[in-house]
Amino acid sequence: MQATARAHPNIALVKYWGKRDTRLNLPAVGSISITLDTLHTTTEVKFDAELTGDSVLLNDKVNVAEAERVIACVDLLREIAGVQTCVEVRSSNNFPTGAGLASSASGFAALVTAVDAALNLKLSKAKLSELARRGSGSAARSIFGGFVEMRLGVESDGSDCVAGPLLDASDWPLAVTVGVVSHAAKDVGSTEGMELTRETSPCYPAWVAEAETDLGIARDAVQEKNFEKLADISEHSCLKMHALAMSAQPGLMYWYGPTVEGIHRVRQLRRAGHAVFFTIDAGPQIKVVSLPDEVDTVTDALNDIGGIRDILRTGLGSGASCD
Ligand code: 2P0
Repeated sequence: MQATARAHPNIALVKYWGKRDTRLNLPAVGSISITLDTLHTTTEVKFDAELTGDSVLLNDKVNVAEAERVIACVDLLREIAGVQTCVEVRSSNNFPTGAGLASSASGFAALVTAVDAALNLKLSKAKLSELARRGSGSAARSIFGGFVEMRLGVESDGSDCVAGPLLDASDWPLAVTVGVVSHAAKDVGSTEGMELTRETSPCYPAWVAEAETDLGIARDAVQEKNFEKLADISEHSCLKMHALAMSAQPGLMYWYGPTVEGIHRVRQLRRAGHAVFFTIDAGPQIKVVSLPDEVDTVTDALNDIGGIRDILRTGLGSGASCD
């Protein structure tokens, strides 16, 4: 009753921000993402009747709040399996945790995949996506590789609010270059930030109302492999999400100076004809999506910005799987 799974973070191009149900963690809008390859979470789970309690180690440390989220997610699978056996969970990331690099996405995707194997449940990918969503909304997408769409669904129990693949990574191998502006964990986490936004932003209804239109454009862009179209809708969704977050009360500001400088540099490159666009999540890192032959140009541009601490280069990767 032991297994190890690996999952990669994903980056949303059409963003998820806001929930329609906090208990089941149902998003208010669908989203479209790309799953990365070089960055990953590895999670080892061991169910053992000899254990007298559950334990969770994240990057070799105990974190009580995170452990509660992890165990709540394991409980969903224990219930399906009809077991109460205690578990030891060890999870580690090869990239900064909680800093807007989607560590909860890869973390919960790896967790449900490892627990499914350890308990020999053999659940479908759709069911694993639903269970990962309960842990963290974006984790539903990391069950799959390449281009992924998280569907809103219509069922009140959330059973059809799951992700599914749009296009394989090998069909359109884009590159992602991340300019790491800060390694620190963010002040306001996504869950809290989304709820604050829903409760206080006058822009929230417009955000929800436009989501399906944005998703339709991005879905077409992916299916047509139309880089310009994907670039336009992705930058629009990113800026709209941050404008929305800034319009909460108090306003949420995830960007630092180098983040803004990064936006300007990427726009200059785009205007000069390079196939690049930016996206930014709930943190200061600037993520540049490009065609693979643009990576050196993007790296040089990011290296030119004072305050970029690190540059991570990755391509598109696969969904969560067991070792
Ligand atoms: C996304 N983000 O679509 C958006 C864009 C951050 C900015 O999904 O509350 O950690 O656990 O469901 O999954 C981050 O949110 O939030 C996120 P919960 P999660 O990638």
